[in-house]
Amino acid sequence: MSDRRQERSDRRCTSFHVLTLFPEMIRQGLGESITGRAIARGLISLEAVNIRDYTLDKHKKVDDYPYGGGAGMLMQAQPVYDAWRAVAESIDRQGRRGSAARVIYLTPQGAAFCQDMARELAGEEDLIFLCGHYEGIDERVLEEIVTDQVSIGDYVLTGGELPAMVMIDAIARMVPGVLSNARSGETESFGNHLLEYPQYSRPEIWHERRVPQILLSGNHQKVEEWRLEQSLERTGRLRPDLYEKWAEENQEYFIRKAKRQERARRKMLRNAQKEQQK
Ligand code: 9WO
Repeated sequence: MSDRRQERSDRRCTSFHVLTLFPEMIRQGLGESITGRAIARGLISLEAVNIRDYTLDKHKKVDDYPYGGGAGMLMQAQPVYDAWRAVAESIDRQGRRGSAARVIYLTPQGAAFCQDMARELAGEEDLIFLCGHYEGIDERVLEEIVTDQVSIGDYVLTGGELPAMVMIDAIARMVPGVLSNARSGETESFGNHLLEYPQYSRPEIWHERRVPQILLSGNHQKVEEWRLEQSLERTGRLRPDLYEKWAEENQEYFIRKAKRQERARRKMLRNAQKEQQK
């Protein structure tokens, strides 16, 4: 087997399981584009399980009033627990330990989602996402099955489905092979704390705006230097917190740059002196 084939067969697929009252939302949202292709190629798998299918209520009810009174309805423990059990058992049947899989509850009270978390979660074989709706879920089932509470930002939505999709998208692109080799998730710029440099495609002039000349020069090293400088300028201006991190981890870059500038200055001086001697 060629090295490339060998690499492929070593890759294990990351399996996403989503417990939700709106499975179509999950399938539709992730079935397109890069995540859709990753599913079709077997690099990730996605299973959306309808919590309503597991209710024991004869009217298929999954919610009830909160004890103590107050606004709205809560999702009841029973259907959520039984949906989780069914997913865990199906993971068991595939030869893995379903009850050991992490269960992520999407809630504004959770820990803030970030790139490092996406990278870490991409190393898990199975991830179970629990999407709440209405005013939330009976606390007792959360205590029993949830391992991680995660927030994608400080706002309240109508349900956990969109945050689950955001997380799955960010995690999926960190799985080896999901992005093209040219632009792999593990080697990209945010990994080293910098914002993207500006990018341009054809035509060369659009609305009287020119593509920066350096990008047309064909000088690959100069292009890379320019892109790094652009990233640094943007990061310093828009995200000083990220800039500090990068500067700390890349002190040698500034030393090399200072040396380069010093060499250029001396060369200029030498050339100016030669001119005078003539
Ligand atoms: C709504 C509500 C209305 C009246 C009184 C109390 C209330 N609590 C809620 C509420 O928190 N609803 C949540 C809706 C229940 C769990 C799923 N929902 C949700 C998840 N909204 N926003 C998120 C979320 C998840 C991750 N990151 C950002 C937001």
